[in-house]
Amino acid sequence: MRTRRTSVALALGLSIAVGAGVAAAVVAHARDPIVIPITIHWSHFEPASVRVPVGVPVTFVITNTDPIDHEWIVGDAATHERHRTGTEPVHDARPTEISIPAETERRTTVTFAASGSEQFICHLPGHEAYGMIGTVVITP
Ligand SMILES: [Cu+2]
Repeated sequence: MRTRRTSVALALGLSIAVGAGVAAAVVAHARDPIVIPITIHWSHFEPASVRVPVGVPVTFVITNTDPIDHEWIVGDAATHERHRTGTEPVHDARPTEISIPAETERRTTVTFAASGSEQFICHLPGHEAYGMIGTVVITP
């Protein structure tokens, strides 16, 4: 009898522990940034359009499969106008401006403050004209 009671208590304890584990996993998951992979292939972004929620950290994992360097700069029209005539050869100080050397992967986490849409563009000479443009749709 004593053994049976112990095993019931054990089973109860286990199910409580499992329940707590599930709850902890849900909380941890909610805090994880959303991860969006973007591949650069033949000087194009794939996908060229992504949707993200406003006000939530989004981690972009950008993989450059090309044998040449690229960059990923996200922002509004004024940001891109500045970069079209910019002279910064390498970007690593802002999460919204990333250089991705040939055949490497870079990660950056961006929280978009307002809903709407922004573009991501590679501003290395000739790349935008060739089609290295994508859109981030930021949903409320
Ligand atoms: Cu490029």
